[in-house]
This record gives sequence, structure tokens and C-alpha cells, in this order.
Amino acid sequence: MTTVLLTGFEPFDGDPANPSGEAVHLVADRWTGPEELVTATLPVTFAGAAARLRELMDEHRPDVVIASGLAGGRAAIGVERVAINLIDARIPDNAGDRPIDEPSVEGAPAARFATLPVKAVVSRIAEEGIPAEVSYSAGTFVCNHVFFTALEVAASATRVGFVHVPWSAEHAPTADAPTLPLADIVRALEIAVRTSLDVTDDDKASAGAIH
Ligand code: PCA
Repeated sequence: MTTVLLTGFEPFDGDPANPSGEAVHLVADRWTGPEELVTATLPVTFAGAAARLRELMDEHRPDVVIASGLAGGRAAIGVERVAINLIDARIPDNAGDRPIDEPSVEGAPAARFATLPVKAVVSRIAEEGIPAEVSYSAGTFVCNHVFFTALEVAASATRVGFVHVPWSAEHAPTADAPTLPLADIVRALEIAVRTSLDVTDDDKASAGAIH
């Protein structure tokens, strides 16, 4: 049985909701397979999130791991291409911890690339009219930490990636904040899962950045 692990996060930084956590549950509600889908909401803590992800990967031995989180202020779905082995917390996590300049995983390489077909995921999301882009930085907070840990822990055949999502229109922090409807965020995660299962060779089109 092919297994997919899809995670989101609980709210953090005073936000009333985290669309990533809400979306993964909605993806699970309407999942029809044939693959097995395991979903979970991770705590926004450096100590708890990576440990929980390791447990889930140990228990379910997933073929595809997609973690998702909120990137408040972004207007598009961001499919992350690179995780760095660095924690530099600008704000405290939900446990009050604020580690600065520590590695995610001691002794591991400086960075790892996502092993999902990142460009194919972006183009398939965009084809459905949902704004999407390849992102080259997942930040230095809990999301990047989870992303790097997943890449570090995964077996070589496992496909691992991270998707950052905007605030949902349903829980916009201010009237002019960039948002997407929660339904679009749900659909984007579904497309990310389906594309990661079905596409082996990524697109060759450029998604690079000059700066
Ligand atoms: N976003 C944060 C942590 C949890 C989340 O949803 C981040 O981008 O690191």
C-alpha cells in the first residue's frame, strides 16, 4: 500500500487559525484513495514538531511526505525547493523557545533539496487558477526545521516536500492582507499530493529567480 503523510500546523504568533492545519483535515475528509493518506497537525514548537514528524514517519513509513505551514504575507502557494540546516527564530515558538543560530540536525549538510517534482506541482496548481510559485526559502523557523528534518530522516525512495500557504480569506488578519480562500488551499494541497504520487520526472521549465 502506498502511503502519504500530509501535515499542517496549529496556530502560532497570535493568529486565531492556521490554514495549513485546517486544510489538511479537509483534504483527509474527502480523500478517496487509492493510496492511504495520513494527516496530522504539528505543534509550532522546535522541540515538539520535528519529534512528532519523526514518530509519524517511523510509524507509517510513508512513500510521500508533504508538510505544509502558513507563510502569512505571501499571496501565492509556495512550493519550497530547499531546506536549510539552520534555526534562527525571529519570534518565540508556542513553547516560548527562541533558538538562534542552531542547526536543525547536528552534523547534517547545510541544505537539502525537496525531492518532490516541485515545478510540476506548481504548474498543476496554477493550471487550476490558484496562484502558485516555486519558493527558494522556507525561512528559518519551525517550518524549515520540520522540512529539513523530514528530508534528513526520509529513506532515499521517499518523496519529501514542503508547501507554504497564505492566510485564508476566512481568517484574514487585516482587511488588506493577501489571502486565498481555504477551499483553494485545500485544492492546492490535494494537487501537491496527487502530482507527487503520479509524476516521476519534474518539468524542465525555468522557475528560477534573478534575485
Ligand atoms: N508557519 C511557520 C511555523 C508554523 C507555520 O504554519 C513557519 O513558516 O515556520
